[in-house]
Amino acid sequence: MINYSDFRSDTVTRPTEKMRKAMAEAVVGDDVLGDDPTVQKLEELAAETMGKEAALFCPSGTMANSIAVKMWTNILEEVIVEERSHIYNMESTHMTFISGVTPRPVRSERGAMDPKDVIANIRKPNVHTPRTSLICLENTHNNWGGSVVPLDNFKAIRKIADDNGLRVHLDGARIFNASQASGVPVKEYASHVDSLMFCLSKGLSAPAGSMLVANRERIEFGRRLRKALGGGMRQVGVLAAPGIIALTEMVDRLKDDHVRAKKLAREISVLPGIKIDPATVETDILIFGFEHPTITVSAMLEKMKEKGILALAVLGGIRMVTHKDVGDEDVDRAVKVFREILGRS
Ligand code: TLP
Repeated sequence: MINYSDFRSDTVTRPTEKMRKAMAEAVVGDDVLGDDPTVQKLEELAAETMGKEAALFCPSGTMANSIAVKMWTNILEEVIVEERSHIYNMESTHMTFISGVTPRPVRSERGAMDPKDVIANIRKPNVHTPRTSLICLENTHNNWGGSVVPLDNFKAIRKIADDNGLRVHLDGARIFNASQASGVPVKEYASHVDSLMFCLSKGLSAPAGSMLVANRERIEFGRRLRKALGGGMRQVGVLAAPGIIALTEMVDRLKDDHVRAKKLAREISVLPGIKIDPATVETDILIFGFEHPTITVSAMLEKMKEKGILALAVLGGIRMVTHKDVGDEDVDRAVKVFREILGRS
């Protein structure tokens, strides 16, 4: 059996030995009845980390984003989203399906929407048009290759929201990657939004779970929404325990993933067919165009897989993500495989 180097996503990270031990030893209760002490500890830690009043442990980032949209909107309203955002493109239409609102996509520069474009897309309700009630941001931005959205952009969008009575939600699935790359504390990003979600199960390596963070009143409403969506879990301290380790011990090492992603980008950018400017790789994700005279994207992925390298097709190109379970040797192996398939330039 081939021992794969798995660059498909940072979601493939396996829990550490310490996480597995913490799972086995976790003190648990019934979280739906509100008495799982390990979940409570994680929720308090998440709220404190982000400088917000309260947090809600959710099974997935998608559910946390769904709850956030539902808790800030009413039916017949509209939500401004960045056109490549995960919440708009990759979460199975929950905005319409669950919240009864329509997304209004806005173009951006690597995930940062121009404040002028945001203002131009705010709609006041009349018999024809919906009211805009929410703006969604994403940082880092997955489909812009893990780009870091600048803090100034957060400030500008906060001001627009305040001027127009709107709320701001941040899909911060990888907010710790943004913080590690930019040096901006997570609390600083969080201070400009009304709610944010972040994932424990991506680069931070917990087996499951995402946190939704906001004011206490909205989080209590969110708790009811989570139950309605079937996300109330019972002795879930077993999943909160590795989440606590993710938050307290796995953040600093994300920097290593960024170094590896940049190295991989530099090495393969010179090969025929690969379209990437290594300078655009800011965190753990690289998305490159692939235009080869004889090899299609799917054929390339197949050839890579045969040689032990896993990656994903996205946006007509290829995505590779570095994480805890791919080290320097996996990056070297990937570079070697690319050279074997494509030859040197
Ligand atoms: N992203 C996954 C896939 O869905 C593509 C990945 O492999 O990157 N927000 C962002 C920015 C995300 O990247 C993801 C997951 C989510 C939300 C949803 O999180 P989950 O998978 O926990 O529902």
